[in-house]
Amino acid sequence: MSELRVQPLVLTDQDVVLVTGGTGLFGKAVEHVVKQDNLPGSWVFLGSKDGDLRDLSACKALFEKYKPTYVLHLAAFVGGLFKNMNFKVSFWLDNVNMNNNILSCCYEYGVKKTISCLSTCVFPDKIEYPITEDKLHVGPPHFSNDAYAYAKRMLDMLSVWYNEQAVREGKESRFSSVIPTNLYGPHDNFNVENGHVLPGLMHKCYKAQKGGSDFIVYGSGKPLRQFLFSHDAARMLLWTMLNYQSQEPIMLCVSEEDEKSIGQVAQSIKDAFNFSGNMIFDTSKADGQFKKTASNAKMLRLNPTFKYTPFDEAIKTTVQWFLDNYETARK
Ligand code: NAP
Ligand code: GFB
Repeated sequence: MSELRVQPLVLTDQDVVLVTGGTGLFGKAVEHVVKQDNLPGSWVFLGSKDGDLRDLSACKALFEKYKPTYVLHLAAFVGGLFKNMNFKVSFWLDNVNMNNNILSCCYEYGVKKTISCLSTCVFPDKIEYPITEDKLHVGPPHFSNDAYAYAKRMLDMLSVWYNEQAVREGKESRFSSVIPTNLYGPHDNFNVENGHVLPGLMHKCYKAQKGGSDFIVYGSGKPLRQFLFSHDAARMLLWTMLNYQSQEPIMLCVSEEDEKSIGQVAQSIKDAFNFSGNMIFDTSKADGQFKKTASNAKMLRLNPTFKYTPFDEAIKTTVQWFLDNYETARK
């Protein structure tokens, strides 16, 4: 089967697209793009207040209520390096329970297309770079987030097993997944202890500026990451839903040459805040994985006209959102 549909799927006003994790960073970016592009169909952006997806009966009630024709499964127990190291049992149990429930409902309710979400941090730690999608299961993940990594890898396998079952039952295979790298953008989780690095640094720079203290960056600042603006990831995800028909996962990331060190992005954030105080590296804190450079070759081969938002523009947009929404932002 070719990776690309001969004819892209076309959304109609009769379609119902259920976005689990719709109130999170990635889900809110999808909502932004859906509104900006005025996409047809009924779009349902779920948060945990609509139902705890760890509970199968709650999931079934949502599928009964909405009868989705498409599902973007973004909901997850998510966090940065430090949260991953401290809450491994929850990263495994919460994510495996949500994933099992959602995919079983998608199969039972005959959803046309289900796209699930993995992460570039779930690849093997010792691997040749740039990482390609086919390397997902070839070795153990980094110890710092192994519980999350195994939960996500099993999500990929569950998609494959449901596709095999669909084909045995004479149905179309309809499950696939995307593998985003580190995302950032409006509606992120700016909590310093449990959030990801970019929103954590933004919150710390804000406090340093307000309090006249040093801007503390955890670790050496040497680790390398590819940061993808959430709005760009959302556009890639929506393109994947309508155009991509392989069950093999597809990476959502910037090019290798756009990889930056933690120190470089800390400087970009310092500049975005016009912070003139000291920036200090607290090397008593963990660095985590040194790098996890992923390849965007497959996405650009299949979707060659994709245009990324320039990094500094995306950082400024995120910082401005944080300042404008400080009172209500997750922090
Ligand atoms: P996020 O901002 O933490 O949002 C998580 C979403 O999942 C929220 O909508 C949350 O609902 C929902 N959720 C969590 N537990 C739930 C539960 N028990 N029942 C129902 N809903 C629940 O996460 P994100 O950064 O947008 O991540 C979205 C997806 O992208 C995840 O699958 C994640 O693994 C993947 N990803 C993220 C990154 C990144 O850097 N952020 C990188 C790679 C992959 P509430 O708002 O009600 O809590
Ligand atoms: O986003 P992050 O927490 O997780 O980034 P990963 C961790 C890196 O940023 C480490 C440095 O090198 C930290 O030392 N860092 C510097 C900070 N200052 C801070 C700070 O204030 N907060 C945080 N959090 N880090 C995650 C996975 O790995 O990648 C998740 O653990 C997820 O599961 C995510 O998949 C995409 O990039 O190391």
